[in-house]
Amino acid sequence: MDPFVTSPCKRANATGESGNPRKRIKLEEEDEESPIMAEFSNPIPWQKIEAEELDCDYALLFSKQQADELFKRLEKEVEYFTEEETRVLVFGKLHRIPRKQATYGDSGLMYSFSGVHLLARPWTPTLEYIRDAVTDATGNTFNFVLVNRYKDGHDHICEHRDDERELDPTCPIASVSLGAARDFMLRHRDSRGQQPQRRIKPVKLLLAHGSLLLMNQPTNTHWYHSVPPRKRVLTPRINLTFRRIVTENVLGPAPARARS
Ligand SMILES: O=C(O)CCC(=O)C(=O)O
Repeated sequence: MDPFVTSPCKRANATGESGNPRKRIKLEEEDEESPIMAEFSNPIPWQKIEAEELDCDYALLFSKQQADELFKRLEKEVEYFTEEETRVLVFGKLHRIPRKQATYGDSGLMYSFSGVHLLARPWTPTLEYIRDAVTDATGNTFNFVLVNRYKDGHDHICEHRDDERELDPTCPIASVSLGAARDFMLRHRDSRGQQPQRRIKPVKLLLAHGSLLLMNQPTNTHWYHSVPPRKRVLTPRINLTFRRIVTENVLGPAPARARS
């Protein structure tokens, strides 16, 4: 694999000390000649996003140049499931999902939701590269990634929580976005529906090209998230959610959850 310079972003550590966003981390394969070596162009430090029972961190992990290159490579490498393979079961009926999906990870790992069981393909070099950059920036390790590809603003993901029982609750879900910037909506579970029990303001984020969003506990217990349709978005976006799946077989069958 050709060289990259990984993100300089380091998350605030336990002492509250934030890493230097301009620090460049040298990879073994780093090649001084490569255009990808350009200085990290627009670094931003970690931003904390907090609300009642919501705890997220957001940063630009990759420069535009790096993100462009990663997007191009993923377009070549990622093998998506067919429409039939990713149909979800909602109220007893199968529905096609309005985007493409793929799963990669450590050998034998499976992710199940809404009646779909997705077996991980072996890591590709680019996914491994991005996973390691996320680990480097956050200190968390991941054994699985769900890839969602939105061809344009018509593709979307409906409100859901990533609260499947096989996810390690001590590990945040790390969401890397590449391509078109898309709105990301978070809504508290008590504020949903026509007659919500409570009025908690929804949180709206714009997930930029090259960004990393960390959803820390207990966010996914209390908040639903979605990427709503946006007709003005004409170009594709790839989102990678890195997760840690519990590997010991101590869990009962995971309850089916609706997601389309
Ligand atoms: O595309 C995104 O930003 C969100 C993806 C998502 O919600 C998920 O993978 O659970």
